[in-house]
Amino acid sequence: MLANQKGMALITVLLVTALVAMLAVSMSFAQHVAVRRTANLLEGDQAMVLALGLEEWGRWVLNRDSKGSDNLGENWAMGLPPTAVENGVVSGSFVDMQGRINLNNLVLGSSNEIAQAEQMLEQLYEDCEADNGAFLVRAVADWLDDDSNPRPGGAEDNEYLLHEPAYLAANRPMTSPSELLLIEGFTPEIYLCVKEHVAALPGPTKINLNTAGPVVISTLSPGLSVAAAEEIVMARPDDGYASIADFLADPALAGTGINPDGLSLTSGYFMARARAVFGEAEVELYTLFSRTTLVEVVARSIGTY
Ligand SMILES: [Ca+2]
Ligand SMILES: [Ca+2]
Repeated sequence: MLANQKGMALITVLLVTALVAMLAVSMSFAQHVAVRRTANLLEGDQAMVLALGLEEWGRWVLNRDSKGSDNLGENWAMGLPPTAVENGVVSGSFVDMQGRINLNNLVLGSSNEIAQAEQMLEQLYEDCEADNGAFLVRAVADWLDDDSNPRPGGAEDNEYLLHEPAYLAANRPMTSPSELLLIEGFTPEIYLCVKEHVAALPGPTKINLNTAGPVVISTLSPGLSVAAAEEIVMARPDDGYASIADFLADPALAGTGINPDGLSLTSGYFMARARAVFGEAEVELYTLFSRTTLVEVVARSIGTY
């Protein structure tokens, strides 16, 4: 009997010891998680502050930039290479958003700018292997215009209400080209192909010939191939064209009938991408700046434009 009791006591002691050990492990794990969570919050905040600091640097760069020409030989185009700061790394770069086709021109532009945007976007979609570029142009225009009456062959609420879940057309200018993914006819493949060449700017814009890439240049005229546009961009002066006439004088553009109305050598919209790493945390901040006399923040987004 005594031996039995001793045995029970021993088992109890062993059980209690095991329980305490388990509790200690789980408490220390929970504490570790709490410490890590706090560190993540603090480091995330620090990274965000660094990114906002970079944004301020971006504003300063754009303010100091000469407004007479915006070209890839300027300081803003160099960006900031990865630079070590205390406990982290920062880097930044700019994209001239007027080197891209502004989707909102389809409703915000003058009649010439609308016609130009329609033609450029149709060609871009077809370069991206869309079956029916003209349909996509109309569907986007319907998405943007403020009425709910589909253009002939367009798409309005009547199409989007059939989706699961159902939704409505935005009927207002886009704030991000990623809205294309919601529009009738767009696939993720088409979106991925066009996204580097389009922008969603709050006002009508002209194409900056000094920063547009070969794909965008090639869409200026149905007769211009991407290969020909690559040659044009290669021959572009490092500090930009002296005049729009200089661009149009390129022999590859003879007879293409490009309307100079929609062209420019300067830009009023720049996207700054600020990347900040602090400890374990990382923030990628996209800031859309408008620049007239002042440089102003139009929109911010984290992780993607
Ligand atoms: Ca400039
Ligand atoms: Ca509409």
